[in-house]
Amino acid sequence: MTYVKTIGAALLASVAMASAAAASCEITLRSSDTHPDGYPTVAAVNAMGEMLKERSEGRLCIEVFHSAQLGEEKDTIEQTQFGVIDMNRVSLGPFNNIIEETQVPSLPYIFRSVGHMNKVMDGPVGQQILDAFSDHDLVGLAFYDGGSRSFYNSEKPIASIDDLVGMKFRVMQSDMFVDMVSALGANATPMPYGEVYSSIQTGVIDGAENNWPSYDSSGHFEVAKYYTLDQHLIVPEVLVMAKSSFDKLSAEDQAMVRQAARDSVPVMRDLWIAREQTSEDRVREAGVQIITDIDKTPFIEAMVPVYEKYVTSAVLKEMVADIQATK
Ligand code: GTR
Repeated sequence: MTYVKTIGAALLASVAMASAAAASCEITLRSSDTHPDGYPTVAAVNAMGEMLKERSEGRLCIEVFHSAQLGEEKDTIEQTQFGVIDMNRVSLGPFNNIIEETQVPSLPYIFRSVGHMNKVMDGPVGQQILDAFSDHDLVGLAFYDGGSRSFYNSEKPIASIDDLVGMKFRVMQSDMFVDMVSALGANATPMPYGEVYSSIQTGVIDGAENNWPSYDSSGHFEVAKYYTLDQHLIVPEVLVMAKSSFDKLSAEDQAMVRQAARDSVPVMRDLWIAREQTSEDRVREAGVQIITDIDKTPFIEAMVPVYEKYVTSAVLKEMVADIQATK
């Protein structure tokens, strides 16, 4: 009895402490993520929240709504622009149709490696893109890693560009990605991430494209067992804040939010590298057929019309030239 009472009292005390802690947050920023709890992007924003809480002595907190609880990326972007959602961690892909600067790091084969992407996004081109969000009711806080994206499908091993002809792939909701897939001789269907699994399963599409961690955590590998490492995209991910939510903060708190976001980047990168490996191991163990021996040259050459169509303004041309010149 005494034991039960003690446990009960301890439980009550911890609940009271937890709600006191929550109550002491003057501001709780609601942040959206399509990925499940524990995914590197979710963990990084949680880490940012812990930093913020500690540095503000418990005044500023972040609550991450993972697993698309607040909606699919395209919709949550609009909600963030309206200030209904305070923060959002998304791929740059769904921003392509809204903010033209985001098209540049989303161009196929623009980066030679993830290291090249990080160097560019940590430098002036990255800053230019973060600044571009401010004309769209958003504040660009930081970039996260998204590895490289490759095609997977349920039908057959793709060993060359010719194998793609006539196949149907889901892409993120970006016109540029539709053109990218068309330029490869295949057909693209833009659709929300959450619909991809059942669409492959029911044969609405043959496959999709993504990085190791997403291929794994979404379970797409269960229904699309052929993964070809053509690595056509290295699209950075971005953490943005609603301008209206940001404007409500004092200048000091704004600086604290920006700094905590920046400080969450190395946390994210470490988690990402580890997760890429565990995801690769997991899908390999599940018996997925991985095609690594693929000549990327025809893929790269096929992208010329995509660059011609999207890199039109002087600003974008200069950004592309800067990226290509970054060693
Ligand atoms: C993931 C990315 C998500 C989402 C998803 C998709 O790699 O982290 O933000 O964009 O891909 O394909 O929709």
